[in-house]
Amino acid sequence: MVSGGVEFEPGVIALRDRLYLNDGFGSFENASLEMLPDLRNSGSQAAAADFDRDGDVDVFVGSRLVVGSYPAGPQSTLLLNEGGKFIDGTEKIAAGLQDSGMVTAAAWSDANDDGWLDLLVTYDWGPVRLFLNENGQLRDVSDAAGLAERLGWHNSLATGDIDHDGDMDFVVGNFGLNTKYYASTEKPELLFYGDFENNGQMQIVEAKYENGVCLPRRGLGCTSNAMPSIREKLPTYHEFAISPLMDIYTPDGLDAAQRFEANSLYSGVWINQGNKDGVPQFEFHKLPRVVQASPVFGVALVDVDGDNHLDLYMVQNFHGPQRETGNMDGGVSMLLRGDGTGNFMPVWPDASGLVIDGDAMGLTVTDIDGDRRPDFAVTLNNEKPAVFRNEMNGSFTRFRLSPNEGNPSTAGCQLTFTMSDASKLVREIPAGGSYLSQSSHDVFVAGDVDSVTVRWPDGSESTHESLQPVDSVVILSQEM
Ligand SMILES: [Ca+2]
Ligand SMILES: [Ca+2]
Ligand SMILES: [Ca+2]
Ligand SMILES: [Ca+2]
Repeated sequence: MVSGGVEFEPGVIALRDRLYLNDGFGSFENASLEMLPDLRNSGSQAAAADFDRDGDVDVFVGSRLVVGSYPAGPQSTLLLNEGGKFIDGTEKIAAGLQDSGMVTAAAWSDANDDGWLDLLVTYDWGPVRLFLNENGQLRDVSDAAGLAERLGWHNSLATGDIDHDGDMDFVVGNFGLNTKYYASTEKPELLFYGDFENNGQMQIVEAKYENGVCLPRRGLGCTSNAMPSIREKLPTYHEFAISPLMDIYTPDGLDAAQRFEANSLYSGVWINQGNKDGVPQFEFHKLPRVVQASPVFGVALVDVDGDNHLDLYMVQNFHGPQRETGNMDGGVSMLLRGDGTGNFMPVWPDASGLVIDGDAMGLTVTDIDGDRRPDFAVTLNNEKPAVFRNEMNGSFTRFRLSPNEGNPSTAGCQLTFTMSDASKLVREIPAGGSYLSQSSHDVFVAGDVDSVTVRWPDGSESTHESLQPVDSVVILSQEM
């Protein structure tokens, strides 16, 4: 469990990551001191899986920001499990991961289908990055995978085989188009972080492009509050607003500053086009316009209506921008029905029953009422959580893998279902994703299943037939 936020001074004990061990009866004991290094980053996601296939669970811990030095410097960590004690293996195992940016979400998923779980990470002011798992070493292949150039204010992701071709695709939540910000490759949104007044104080400057000129994004009022010398140079709002950034700040100051860029604010789907030289190739598809009406936070890819095509549910809104900007609350959350080819059709909230007009953040999938249909639980800022029972007609079997001594975690395991009509369906057990929340390890499949082949964390496979549900769930175990 990680903690974070902008209310804390860096390094305070309240930010320390915690590990709670379950005694098998639902009671948790805090084992942080013995088992975890003392990490006090402002965290966003802990994604656990046995990525190195040595029979124990490892954890990627994403770091969101450092209070007082946003947007610079968050340090993410890859924790390796060594005999029940976690050690920081980031530098040894995953070059570039530690300093890779402001992590908002992460998920383990076998993107190139070689049996080794890869790591997908989303960033604020950054791309989605893919770290390919090469026999337990993680290599940043974002560029080769086609992901590196689309820079957004990504909040979240969810993985799954959207187009039924057997490989893992994913969806990302971004800020959308219904704000005062509009980013493109030609006119990116920019953020500079540096010491612009040469007084040892680091400042943030937001910038935008108009007619090829880089202009300040925020007004004179708030900018001169932060940097009083600006008002001496440019006394009126008009003068400030039409001044190129290079005239307001010294070119030296801008050059020395750290530069952040966003060139796409679309929430969308990345479809896996198969491997080239072992690296999966991803292609971006924007989600329909109605989704772009508000920032997307929690996301889930799950079949809700029982046609075995993954559907998409996204929760929305953002009540936390700067005061001068106002709430971004044009959304009520959105369910989209997948057609199994990569297209998603919006289902209007009056038809889906899914209406959340607050500041929705976390979203998880689980079968809350034991009827085998996937339900949703949503967390909101300053409000009670919302829970939605699925009352659609879909008839599902709920599958769960049984951990055993050899495989204490089933996160990221792949299940290939052979249906009674001989068609195939590939599902992964979720291992991270969404936003500040995580789904259960259940897999929901509709219709008659002939057999299912499980790929376990150690890479071995087992095939199961004559499946019998017990108390609404089919539990599959690895034969040891
Ligand atoms: Ca391990
Ligand atoms: Ca892989
Ligand atoms: Ca696919
Ligand atoms: Ca569906």
